[in-house]
Amino acid sequence: MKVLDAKFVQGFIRMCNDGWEQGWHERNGGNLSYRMKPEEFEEVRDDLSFDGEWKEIGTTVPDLAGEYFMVTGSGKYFRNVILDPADSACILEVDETGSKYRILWGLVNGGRPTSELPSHLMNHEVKKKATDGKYRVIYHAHPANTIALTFVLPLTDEAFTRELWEMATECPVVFPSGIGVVGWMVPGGRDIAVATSELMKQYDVAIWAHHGMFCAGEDFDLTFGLMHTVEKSAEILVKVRSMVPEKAQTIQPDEFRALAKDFHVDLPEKFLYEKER
Ligand code: 2HA
Ligand code: ZN
Repeated sequence: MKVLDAKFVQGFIRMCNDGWEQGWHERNGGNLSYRMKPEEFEEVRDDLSFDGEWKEIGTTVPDLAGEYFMVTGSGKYFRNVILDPADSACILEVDETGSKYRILWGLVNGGRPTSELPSHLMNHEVKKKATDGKYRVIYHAHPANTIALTFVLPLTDEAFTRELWEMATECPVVFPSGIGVVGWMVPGGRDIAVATSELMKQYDVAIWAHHGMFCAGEDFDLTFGLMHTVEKSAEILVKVRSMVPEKAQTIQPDEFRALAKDFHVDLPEKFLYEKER
């Protein structure tokens, strides 16, 4: 099968375009990666070429040795993915040591995989292990309301999780484990990848202060939906804070506990602290 006819590729392209339409991908902002299933690799194998040069990932991901990924390209624009996927994205293979990759398809006019490849792959490695291989998608975007809150809220997991849970009843059900926060760091390298993947051991969402968000999930729908839910909640908080300095009322810790019981989710008590008023 041609790569472009494969269902996972169609899903990848649709997700890029959905993110563009949300306004989360100015210029070349954001990146997406998908860990392919063995049967998906077999499906498109004949359309791949295996003579590319092995290149350094910039970190090591031994638990991803021999895995195949579809990823967006460095400097490529999400708004162009739907028009010319073979120019904007690629399929790559991780070598047996987990330190190198080679391109098997795509980036036909040159270029490299996303500048955030170390973060994507280290997050995949953590999630593959933590979910028994179920999670396959890592998504990075620049949603404005979430970024705005990193100038206003304390940069702690507790503050972001609790504030965003409060803004929509569905939030604790959609991201019950909470949200991790990385203070400002230089993007693109191994250090920020280590910090982010450390948070991904506990959370499916990590916010990079003054930069953007990473989400992890099983498939394109769940991962896009997660980003969308967090950003919607951030938008509500921005609106509320723009209207009044303090909320007149909100969801209380015991109400979250009642929700957790009925919706069969575990909400860590560290996020259900009593607030000073
Ligand atoms: O430009 O979003 O973090 C791509 C990015 C880097
Ligand atoms: Zn970014």
